[in-house]
Amino acid sequence: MVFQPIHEEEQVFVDYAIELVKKAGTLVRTAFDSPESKVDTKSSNTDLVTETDQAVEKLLIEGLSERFKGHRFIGEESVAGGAKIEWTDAPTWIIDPIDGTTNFVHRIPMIAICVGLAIKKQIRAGIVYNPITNELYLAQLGKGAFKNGFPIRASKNQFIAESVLILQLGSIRSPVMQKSFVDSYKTVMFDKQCHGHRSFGSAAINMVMVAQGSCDGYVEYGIHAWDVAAPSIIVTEAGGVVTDPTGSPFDVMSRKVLCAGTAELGRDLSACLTHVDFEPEA
Ligand code: LIP
Repeated sequence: MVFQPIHEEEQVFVDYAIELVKKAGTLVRTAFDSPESKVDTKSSNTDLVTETDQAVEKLLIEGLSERFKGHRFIGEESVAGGAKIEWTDAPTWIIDPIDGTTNFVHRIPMIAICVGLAIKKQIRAGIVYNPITNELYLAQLGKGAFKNGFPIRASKNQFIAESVLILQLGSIRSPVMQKSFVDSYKTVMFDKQCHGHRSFGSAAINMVMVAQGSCDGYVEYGIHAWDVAAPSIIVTEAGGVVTDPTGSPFDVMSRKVLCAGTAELGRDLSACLTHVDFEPEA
């Protein structure tokens, strides 16, 4: 596919967002290096937020809205603070200031600032930046996927038995989530004997691991649009597939995701899952 902007300023939007994300990265890095963060909980005891999450989201939203009038925002901490999710055709920035807040709080260096750009409800660009490892992933529709400027490719592996798979159990710990996770874990680890299982604690990090071919597939239920909007285009531009865990087309608002290096592996992984239904967020 060739890059065809659907807004005359699309490239300007993306270039400016990268600048802001790097600025936000300095803030996160400084906070990460300090001994501890002030932590609050949101929807449950397992859903954490820090003042750094809030400061980064403020920096990104203020910066983008000052420069680009009429743009809309779906930001994790704004929504937690009561903002409504409005999913329209307007240029919309989907922001997770720190994906992997629990990792951040525990000073595990697997975290990412995520900024996705949707126009006419199509994800046009994704930026995922880990300021601790200094890895910046970028993709735009039709332009390919890059890490620190170098192209990345998803793996070509079709078989679970040759895969490293990521199954992430997130902050939702209901019995149905527990069952789906344990069932799929047993199937891929013990029945199908995959090479290994990983869980990096951040949907975005999980997905860029698939995009760069380090891991072969990933599935998670209960995630939000801000966790997956930016990395989803990085996976597809790297040649991988992103679907609903049932195998139907991916919907960024559906609160679930499956991605894989190949469609064949994605299908096999999907067949191992006990599917969980979620109310879409918009
Ligand atoms: C996190 C996700 C992760 C999930 C956690 C949480 P946050 O996002 O990226 O995959 O397992 O429950 O939702 O809250 O750190 O931005």
